[in-house]
Amino acid sequence: MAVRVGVIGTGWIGSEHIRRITDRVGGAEVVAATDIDADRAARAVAGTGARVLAGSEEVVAADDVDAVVVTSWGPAHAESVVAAVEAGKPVFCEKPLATTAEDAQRVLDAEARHGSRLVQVGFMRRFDPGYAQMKDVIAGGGVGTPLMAHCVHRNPTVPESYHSEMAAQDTAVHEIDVMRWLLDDEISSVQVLTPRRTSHRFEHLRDPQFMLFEMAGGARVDLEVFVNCQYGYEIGCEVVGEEGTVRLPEIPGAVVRSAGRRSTPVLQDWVQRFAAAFDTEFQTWADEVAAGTPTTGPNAWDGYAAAVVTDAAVRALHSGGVVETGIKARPAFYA
Ligand code: NAI
Ligand code: ISE
Repeated sequence: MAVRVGVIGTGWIGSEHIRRITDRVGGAEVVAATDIDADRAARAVAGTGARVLAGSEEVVAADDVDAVVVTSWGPAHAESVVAAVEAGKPVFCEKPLATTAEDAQRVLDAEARHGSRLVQVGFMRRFDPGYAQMKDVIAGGGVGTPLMAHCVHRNPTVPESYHSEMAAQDTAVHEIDVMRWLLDDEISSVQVLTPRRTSHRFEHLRDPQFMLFEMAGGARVDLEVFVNCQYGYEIGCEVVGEEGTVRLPEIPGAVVRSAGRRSTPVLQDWVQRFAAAFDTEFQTWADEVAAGTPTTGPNAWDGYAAAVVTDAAVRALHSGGVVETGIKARPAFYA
C-alpha cells in the first residue's frame, strides 16, 4: 500500500513537494494538507484527491496519515515535528529542522522518548548527483586529507520578509550540513564578515555576508552568501585536499553562439538547480518509510548540529568575532 502523506504548510516548496509526491514519487500519495492560509492549501491539493484539514494537529492525528511532511516557515517546524514524533509517525521536515538549537533539542528529546528515529531533514544536497560525486571522491581518499573548502551560495533576490539572520538559518544552513557531511566532521567555530552592502536589497538586510567555519579537525571553510546577486541562482563548492581538489560540477546548459557572443543560461532558482536531488530525496524517503526502517537521509542530529552552528553564526554576525559552536558529542542513538 502507498505511504499516505499529510503536508503541513503549502507555500512554495510545500506545493512543489505535493506535486512531486503526486506525479513523480512511486509508492506515496498526499491524502491531507493544511496551511494557516486555507485557500492556499486548497489550491495546492487541487486535483490530487487530498483534503484540506484545519491545522497541523489534525494532520498529525488523522488515522489515514501514515507520515508527515513539514514545509511551513522555519520557526514553526519544531512544534509540528515533535507532535509527529509523539504520534509515532515518520516525519520529513524541510530545512531548517529548527531556527534555534534549543528548539532542535526538543526534537532530539522527543525521539529519545519515542525510542527510535523518525525524523528526516530536507538537506536535499546530499542527494544531488554532483555533491554525491564529491562525497565519493573525498571518502575514497581521491584528494587526500581535506584542508580547505571554498563555497558560494547566491540567490537572485529574496523577499522583504528575509532578514539578516536568515543568511545563516535559511541559506548557509545548506553549506553547514553539506560541509559536515563531505568532510565527515563537526564545525567548531564561526566568524561572519560583512562586506559593503549591495544597494539591491531591502534596507534592513545585511547582504552579502562572508562566513568562515573551522572544522573540529582543523580544516577551514569559506562561504559567500549573496542573496540579492540579481543575475541568477548559483551554488559553488570546491574542496582542497593535500593531494588534489574536487569541485562541484555545474548543471550543463546549451551553449548558444549568436551576435558575436558565446553564452550558456544561468539557472534562476533552487527548483531548477536541485530538481533531481529533490526527486531522489523523496523517493528514497518514501521507500524507507514503506519498509518501516529508520530513514538513512539526514536525521534529527544533523538538523540539531546545523542549528547549533547557525545559532553561533547569528551571534558571530552581531559580534563580528570568532564564536565557538560548543557542539556536544553525537549521542550513540545517532551513531
Ligand atoms: P512559503 O512562505 O512559500 O511557504 C510556507 C507556508 O507555510 C505558507 O503558506 C504559510 O502560510 C505556511 N505556514 C506557516 N506556518 C504554518 C503553520 N504553523 N501551520 C501551517 N502552515 C503554516 O515558504 P517556502 O519557500 O515554501 O519555505 C518553507 C520552508 O521550506 C522553509 O523552512 C524553507 O527554508 C524551506 N525551503 C527549502 C528549500 C530547499 O532548497 N530545500 C527551498 C525553499 C524553501
Ligand atoms: C531557501 O529557503 C532554500 O533553501 C534555497 O535552497 C536557498 O538557496 C535559499 O537561500 C533559501 O532561502
